[in-house]
Amino acid sequence: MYRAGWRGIPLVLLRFAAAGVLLSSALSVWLVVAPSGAQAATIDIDLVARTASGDLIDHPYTSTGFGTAIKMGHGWGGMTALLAGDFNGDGIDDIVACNATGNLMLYPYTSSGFGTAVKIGSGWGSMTAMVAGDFTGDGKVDIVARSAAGYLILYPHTPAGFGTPRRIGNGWGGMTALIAGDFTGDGKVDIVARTAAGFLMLYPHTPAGFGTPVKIGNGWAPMTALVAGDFTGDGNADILARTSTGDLILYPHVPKKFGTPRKLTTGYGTMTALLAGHFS
Ligand SMILES: [Ca+2]
Ligand SMILES: [Ca+2]
Ligand SMILES: [Ca+2]
Repeated sequence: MYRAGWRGIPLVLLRFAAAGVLLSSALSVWLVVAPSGAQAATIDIDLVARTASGDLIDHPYTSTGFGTAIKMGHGWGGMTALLAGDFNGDGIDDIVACNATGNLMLYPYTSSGFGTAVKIGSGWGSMTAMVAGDFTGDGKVDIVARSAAGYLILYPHTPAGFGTPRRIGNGWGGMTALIAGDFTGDGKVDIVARTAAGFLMLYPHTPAGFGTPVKIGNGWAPMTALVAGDFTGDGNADILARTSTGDLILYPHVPKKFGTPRKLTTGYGTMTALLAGHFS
């Protein structure tokens, strides 16, 4: 089973305008936490896309490519942010969404669909980006949010909601995308940020916060979305990027380098959000 031995939980966060339109290709922030830790036995990940009409569509992905798309829900167009991860610990990813009034809502997901939404926070409307992942190492999904002032703030997950938030970084306001996952192979969730110049910078996770950032790519500015997830089944986070023409390009990643990119599919240009996780 893919979950066995996974220390991280696949998470995604996407940031888009309240109207459901990307802020812009340059400013849109797409955040993802990918699986981390032990080797995955098989390729088993879902790409969830929000359509222009607010539907959530699940596209299961396996070694043979994308399977039959499944409609997960509708009415998601007004959400200003979406995160995927197993927030309730039942082994299936859920979605946390920030609604138009800034409330953070947990939508538990099961094989029979979404359960009743639970409000888990308020006042999140001013956040300019969010990523989810186990940043504290306790096996529970936490959220890291970027404030309007460019601070990164960690909201540790507790059974009752979130514990006391703490600042883990500053000066992140200029980043045009954030994704999270284990990009170093140590089983800890790292953050990859895209600078305004189109560089990808890896911020390795350390107990105290982040270590010295390392440039792992350039020329990424034209991409209109970045999603992290283990699309190759080796346990390492890969990056899925959407081009300006709506193609999805997989950049297989192993610690410290990318393999040869390959086009997975086309026609995603109109989607207003993309998430990776385990929903099927
Ligand atoms: Ca769950
Ligand atoms: Ca945690
Ligand atoms: Ca790491």
